[in-house]
Amino acid sequence: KVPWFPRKIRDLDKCNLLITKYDPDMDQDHPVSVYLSNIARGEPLPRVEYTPEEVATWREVYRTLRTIYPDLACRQFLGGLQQLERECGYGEDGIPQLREVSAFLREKTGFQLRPVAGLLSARDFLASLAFRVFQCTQYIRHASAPMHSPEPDCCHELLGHIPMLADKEFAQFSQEIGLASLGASDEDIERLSTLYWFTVEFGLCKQNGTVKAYGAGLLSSYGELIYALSNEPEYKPFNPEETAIQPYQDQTFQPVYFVSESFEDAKIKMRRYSSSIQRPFSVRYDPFTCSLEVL
Ligand code: H2B
Ligand code: FE
Repeated sequence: KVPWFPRKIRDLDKCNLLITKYDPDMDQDHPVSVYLSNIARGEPLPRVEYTPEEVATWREVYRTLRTIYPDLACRQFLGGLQQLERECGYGEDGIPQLREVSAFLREKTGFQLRPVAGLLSARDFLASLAFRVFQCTQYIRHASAPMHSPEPDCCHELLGHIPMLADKEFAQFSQEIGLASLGASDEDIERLSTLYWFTVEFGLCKQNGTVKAYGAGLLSSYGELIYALSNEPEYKPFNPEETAIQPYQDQTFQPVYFVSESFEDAKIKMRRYSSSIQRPFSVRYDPFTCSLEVL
């Protein structure tokens, strides 16, 4: 009765259900360069030769967003981005390679990247977080719309998610959402997905009396980042019971954002929420073997 879930990192090979809003193979105009590899077996992440046009798209996105980060992004994000700029070749001039970024993250928080061809099912995506694996797209959005992408692309991953995953507290928060999702019912996956949406993707937090962004969907969207921190949208305090059932938007800006006191506070609240999810077993992650103990 319990849905199947991965128990060891190698089982993530089976967590590959793609939700195709849009099939890259069907759109010959879309320059997709994705090569799946198997990091569980220790194969290196593929290196991608991006075209000059793709690099130009990256440059525009990077330049535009970089100017507004100092005012609008949370301190953990800014710290992570600075380290990536110093140690990992982040900058306007080239698209960072997942191989280098994954090695960087492993040193900081034990997170590693796995290349993926597009949007995954929430269940498969969340399950990988339990193993500190972040499934990451490697292709870049179409050059005709540099400020917009209908699906996650490497601008979203590299600029939105990666700097945050270099923060220890945030990395743990992400893994714990993943652990809570293993073997959960479809309804619980839906609620965890909504929580993921309003925290990891669109979360805001208080810092020194002002509100800053930490959500990757915001930090990779110039328009929504400015909007979210203007006085237009509604703010609510992050509270998992309420946040988990808030309807969300994936076509336009969010009408409401949830503000956390800190990652520490968000983590404690999330833990309390997760322990209320009914499962006939409990899981513990063993970092030495990268596998789960199911009790
Ligand atoms: N798949 C991929 N490739 N990247 C994501 O950021 C992502 C996903 N997010 N699948 C998930 C769904 C998220 O929207 C939640 C868990 O539903
Ligand atoms: Fe994302």
